Amino acid sequence: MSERAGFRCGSVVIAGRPNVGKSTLLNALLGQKLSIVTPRAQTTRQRILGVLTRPGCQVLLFDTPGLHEGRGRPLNQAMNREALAAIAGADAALLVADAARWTEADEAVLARLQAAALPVVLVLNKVDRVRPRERLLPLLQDVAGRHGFAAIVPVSALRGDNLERLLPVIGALLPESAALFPADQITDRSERFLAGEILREQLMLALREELPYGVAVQIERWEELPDGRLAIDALIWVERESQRRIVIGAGGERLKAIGRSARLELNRVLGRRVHLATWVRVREGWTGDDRLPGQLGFEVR
Ligand SMILES: Nc1nc2c(ncn2[C@@H]2O[C@H](COP(=O)(O)OP(=O)(O)O)[C@@H](O)[C@H]2O)c(=O)[nH]1
Ligand SMILES: [Mg+2]
Repeated sequence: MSERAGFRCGSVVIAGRPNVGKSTLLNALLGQKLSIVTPRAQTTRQRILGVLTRPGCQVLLFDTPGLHEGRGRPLNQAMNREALAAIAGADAALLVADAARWTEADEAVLARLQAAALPVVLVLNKVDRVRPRERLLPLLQDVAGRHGFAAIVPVSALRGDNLERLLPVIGALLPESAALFPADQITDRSERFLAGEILREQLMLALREELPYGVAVQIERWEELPDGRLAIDALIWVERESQRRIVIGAGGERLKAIGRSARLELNRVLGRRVHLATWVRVREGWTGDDRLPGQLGFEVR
């Protein structure tokens, strides 16, 4: 940890409506996959901390579930609470929006950040989709008039375009403080948590709209085998028997394919060979129960 004078360290919340690329941005800034990404809204369920250490500064980046208005199901409300808690604890915010358009949902997130009186950097993501580049200009002009942003930075998180411009801008907003994490630590989440998330990501990617909304993954066993492999047993929780059949698929083929792609991703992310076994279990109506997420690996902090 650094005690040097002039060192800056602080928390930065990555906020935005669902699906604008918040988790992709976190992973791109870290150069490592930490937060799962799918084309579906509401992929991220909890705050994920990514620690970015550079000469002179350490940024504690919090990826959050997309903020949305309206009440919705208990799981949705829990996700909103996670995002709001991260905003309350932050020194600055990255407001991620789609460079193609500014919507009422973006405006609502901005209002939350204004209420928290945080300095806000507007990150206009997915610029790779805006062609020709001049099409950005009217939107830039419009958003610049909405708030005194500390900076407005167009990026493509997916391609890694312009991300290097973000870091100095963020660093300047942090308080002077010693680093809070060792320079080689990139998160406070366990490998076990990340493994559950990676399986959930593969479920979401494979099942798309068919996926039961409240699917949850629980890691039951985590054991080093004598041959050097890591044995992971995972339970996939769904709400109904019919959903269990969807996840398993005819002859178990679907679950087998999901398990295979999750194992390959686990090998890559954990940097070791993994043996993965999965079971699908039914727990009726757990998404209607606020207490259950805590019991299903949704570490509520
Ligand atoms: N074209 C393009 N797609 C992106 C970019 N960043 C993210 N995406 C895609 O947008 C979708 C949602 O991304 P995700 O990071 O999960 O969004 P989140 O809900 O805000 O965390 C995924 O399909 C990403 O691949 C980008 O810079 N360009
Ligand atoms: Mg996300």
